[in-house]
Amino acid sequence: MRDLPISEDAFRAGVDMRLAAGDGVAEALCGAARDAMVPLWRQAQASGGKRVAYLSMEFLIGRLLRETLRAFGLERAASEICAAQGTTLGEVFEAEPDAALGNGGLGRLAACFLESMATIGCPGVGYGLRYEHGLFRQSLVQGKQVEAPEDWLRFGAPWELNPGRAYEVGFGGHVTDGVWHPGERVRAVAHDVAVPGEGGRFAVILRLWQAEALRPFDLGRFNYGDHVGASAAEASARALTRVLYPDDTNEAGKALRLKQEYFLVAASLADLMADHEGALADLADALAVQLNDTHPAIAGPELIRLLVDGWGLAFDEAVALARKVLAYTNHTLLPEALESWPEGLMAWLLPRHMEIIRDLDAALPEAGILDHGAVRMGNLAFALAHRVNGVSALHTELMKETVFAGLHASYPERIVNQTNGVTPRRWIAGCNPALAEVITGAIGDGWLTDLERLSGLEPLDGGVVDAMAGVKRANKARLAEWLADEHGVPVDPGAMFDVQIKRIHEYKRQHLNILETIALWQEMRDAPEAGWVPRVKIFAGKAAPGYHFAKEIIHLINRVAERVNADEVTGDLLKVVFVPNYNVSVAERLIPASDLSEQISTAGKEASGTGNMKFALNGAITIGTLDGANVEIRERVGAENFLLFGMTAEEVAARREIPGHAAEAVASEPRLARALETLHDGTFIDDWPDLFAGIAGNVAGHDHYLVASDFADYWRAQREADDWYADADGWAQKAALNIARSGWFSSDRTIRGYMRDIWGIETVSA
Ligand code: TH1
Repeated sequence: MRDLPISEDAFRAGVDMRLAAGDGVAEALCGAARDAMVPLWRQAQASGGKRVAYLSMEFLIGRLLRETLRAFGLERAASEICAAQGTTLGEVFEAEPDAALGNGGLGRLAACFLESMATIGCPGVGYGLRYEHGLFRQSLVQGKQVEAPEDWLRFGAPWELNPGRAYEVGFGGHVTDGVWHPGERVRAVAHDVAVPGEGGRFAVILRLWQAEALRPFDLGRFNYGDHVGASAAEASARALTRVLYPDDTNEAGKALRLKQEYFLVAASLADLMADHEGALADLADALAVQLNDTHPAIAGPELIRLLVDGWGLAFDEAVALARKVLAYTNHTLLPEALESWPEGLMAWLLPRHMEIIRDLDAALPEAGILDHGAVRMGNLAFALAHRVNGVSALHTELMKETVFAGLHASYPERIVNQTNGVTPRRWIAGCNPALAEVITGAIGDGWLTDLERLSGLEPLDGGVVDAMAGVKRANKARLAEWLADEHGVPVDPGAMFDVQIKRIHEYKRQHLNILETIALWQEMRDAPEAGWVPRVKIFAGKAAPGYHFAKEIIHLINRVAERVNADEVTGDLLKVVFVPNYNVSVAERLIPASDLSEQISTAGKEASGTGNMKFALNGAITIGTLDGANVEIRERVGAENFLLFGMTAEEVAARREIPGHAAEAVASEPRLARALETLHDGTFIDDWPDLFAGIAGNVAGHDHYLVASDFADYWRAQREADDWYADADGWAQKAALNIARSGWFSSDRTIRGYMRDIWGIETVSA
């Protein structure tokens, strides 16, 4: 094994030099850690064999200092430096802003993938956009979500490296004789972040494009007195990468979004083609391009355009070559999330691409690319990919049966599954170091890069189970302190911590959870001495700013929290907390302290989920439906260690066909009927008793997401959770089994699957 790329002494010297030059501790640590990555970054750019380019509109990377120090084995040195400077490493970590260049699971998956590629030695580069403002900051005003711009660059960009690369990207204009003459041009400037793998021997590059004007400042205009207009070109170009669209699993359909998508694709493909040295025919032996959902799907027509217009290939040859290079991951079947652009908009913004799309549609009529004057991006991506993958076993099967049934019949070999995973470096070692220590004590080193070794924890030793339970207790005590100090809610650390953290969406059914909470509170009030298991219900998540129903759910949760937390009858039996501004760092704090993991989406709607895996790996027990990767989690951890409830995807489809299904479910479940009453009668908001009638009306009426129909079984499973929790030893055993049996959910396993089944890439040994 080679030495680490940076010695502790060299790192200390780098930090000292920066401190002497007047840097703060945090800046000095980041700067020295970034410098340590420069050799890896250069090596990553030079790598010889086949490599993958992961194109994604989102990379939800979070903080980087802790992960980088661990990768390089520099944590101890860093904490000594902090002590000498009169601070702690923990405090320095907390000061780093989260890079939230993504909405949720899709963006976080991309970040886990890059880290896994770097750890296992898969040569690659992630391409994304350098949004000036990532996902908005959420605060609560009288229980309602208020959005403010996020400013992750407020302290500069300490992790960035400058590769000195820039490309022009065109929009609009016209096509004459097959040649595109764009009407507008902007510059795409590369900013790199090197993502080191565990052990610090290899890195992959995350290359983020920023839009700039070709001529940032018009001196002529300025001299004529037009002081604002002189910078207009710059302002308009910059607008392109100003903000991340905050719609998770929901298509916004805005022209600026299509511009962003093409900007990412055009810059990235130009960069890749500039680096391609061999013959054009060998392109697919040198490069695999993975499309993270359809957001970069214009890559198909763009690559064909480059090959035909730039390199003189015949159309059919270009299509075949593009297909060999490209692969597409589908992350959702929700109809409202499937991208589709009006032909008129596409023709106006990208006239040459629209021609290519029409030619493709004529050549592949079975693909259904054009439909009623719109370009269906999923069909386009499918038609130009040699592999199309789903993100869990169930989701992949549903893809074949529903959205892509026609295409699957024409191309039965194309759809494959790659169940998602998460990186255990961040999601165990980083966020739960005490658990990592217990694991290492039991099975030795090596598991962090070979997570299936967690199975070596079995047969479970009583001492290990106790130690894990002790870690959980300590994590809960720390969280309880934080909830009291930062959010003013004192909670009993001995209560069951029941946690639902994810984007707020009807299909994820936070309203099912809060209705069950209301029903539980009512029963506790009826009989406070009935031996209840104390609960802390914890929620966190952002709602898309335009998603009214989701925002009402947030408001309701907060109103319930206010009422319940002040109730002297129920006291410590029940507390409800909504933690504001959910992000990667909040997840890292909550997950290690959770007992119960809420994964309660309507079956068939959550493509995979990845939070579910993080919870299981940190010893929380899942209460969940047979949806997404829950199915595979349950198979692995064992049905006796998983709280299953609810209808299956098939039952959901059948249930929806029954007229009045919700009313019937409410009528047969008095607990639900009684809980729904409180949304009309001012229990939670006396000056406007009807405020939450919209939610109640939806649940008892149309109820597309089957909250009413699943309520009774959810209640049953929750009471089973109480029984399990009341037996502390039994619970600890089940929690430990969840850890021991979840090793398969490492994103290392997922990336190896992509390398083998889709990319045809082998690992390099560093
Ligand atoms: C999510 C899926 O909802 C989730 O189930 C899955 O685990 C995750 O992707 C990773 O595969 C999606 N996020 C988005 C975001 C947008 C559009 C579609 C999806 S699907 C903007």
